[in-house]
Amino acid sequence: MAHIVILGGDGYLGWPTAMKFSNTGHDITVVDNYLRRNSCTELDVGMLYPVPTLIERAKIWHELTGKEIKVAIGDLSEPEVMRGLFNGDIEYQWAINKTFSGIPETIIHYAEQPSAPYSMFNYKLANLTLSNNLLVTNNLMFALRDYSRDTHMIKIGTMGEYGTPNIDIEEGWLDIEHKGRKQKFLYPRQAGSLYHTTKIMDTDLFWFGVRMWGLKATDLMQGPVYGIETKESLIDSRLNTIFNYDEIFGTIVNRFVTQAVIGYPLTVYGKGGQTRGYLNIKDTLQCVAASANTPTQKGELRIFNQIMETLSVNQIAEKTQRVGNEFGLDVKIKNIENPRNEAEEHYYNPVYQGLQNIGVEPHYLTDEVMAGLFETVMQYKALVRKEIIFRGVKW
Ligand code: USQ
Repeated sequence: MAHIVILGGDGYLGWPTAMKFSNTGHDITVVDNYLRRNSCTELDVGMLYPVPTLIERAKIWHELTGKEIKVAIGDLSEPEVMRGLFNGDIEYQWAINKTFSGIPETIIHYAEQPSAPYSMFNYKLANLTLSNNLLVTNNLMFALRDYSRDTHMIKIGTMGEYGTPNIDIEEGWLDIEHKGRKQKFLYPRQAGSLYHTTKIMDTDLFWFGVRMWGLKATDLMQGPVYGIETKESLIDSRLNTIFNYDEIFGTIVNRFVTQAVIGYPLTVYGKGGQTRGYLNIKDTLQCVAASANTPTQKGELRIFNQIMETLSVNQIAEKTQRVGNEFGLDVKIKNIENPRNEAEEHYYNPVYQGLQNIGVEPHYLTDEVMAGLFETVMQYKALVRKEIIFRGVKW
């Protein structure tokens, strides 16, 4: 049994990850400052259904499974909060056993402001994104340097770090030959939002820590995630993860299905040729678990492209329409002026073999999988707020 700490344990991916590792018998600590929830409230974008607080969820999890997820509520951009996770100076807001679980073997870093539109909303939210994401990552890097260079750090990067270059996207690294000499470098990055830019900077920070201090790191370049259910959430709907369908925090597949359910024409931005790599939330958990099971060596930054298939916006819209129509819904597609500054037709050919090589078995966005998402969202149809679907945050 390992001690695994999950930073950002209240989020869309953090909470399901906590349950998964807890279910497999590990000692779990989650930390969060409710940034995502509070931002949803401040921007009045809501969530599809109410989600109990992190403390309430940990209690429900314990009642239902007998397992303990220790909860600390704190702001990890404060260095002492981060350092407390390693030196034992941590205050648990909820735990059965409040003694310090010790230095974690694995630390999973999700504690970031995750939305591109949020980061482009105005200069204040851009500043918040930059300061939160970079300070949390830097605090983590120094805590690892000072307390535990053996801890394996897994963090979620994004495929958006690469942008949409006109050449194939490798898994993190590129061999360069220049004037007869060769060297391997981080693959060139060119982000399309300030949020994505912070992810590039995170990677650079960890690459620095790995080179200077021999840290052990895995950086998962993830594409947009879809879905609600994971094995553990099926135990009780109160364990469901946060689900957003608004323009700021909702990702495209979750948004399109929700739009289809309430008869809102699917919001295809621009020409709809934007192609990204997608994955089911179940596969995020698989990828993180496979990474945790195969820690890197000291002084190694391992990078995987965490996607299972590539799809264009138009392909997702057509699939949503087809599956929605099978439910008797009249799903319309509407191309609207693209609020983002991004290529709407482009080459896209990423490599994504590494995670499968360490045992991940992909789920795909089949009509059946999408139908499952429709069924879940339809249960909450009456709660969907039309007015938060599109507000046009411009780049
Ligand atoms: N899009 C539409 N209509 C919509 C929403 C999105 O056409 O109503 C388009 C966007 O313009 C974009 C694509 O769909 O071309 C994906 O957009 P998204 O909102 O699903 O995802 P994105 O903003 O790129 O960010 C999400 C997550 C982020 C993660 C990233 C992976 O919020 O945390 O890092 O996906 S990636 O896209 O590969 O960079």
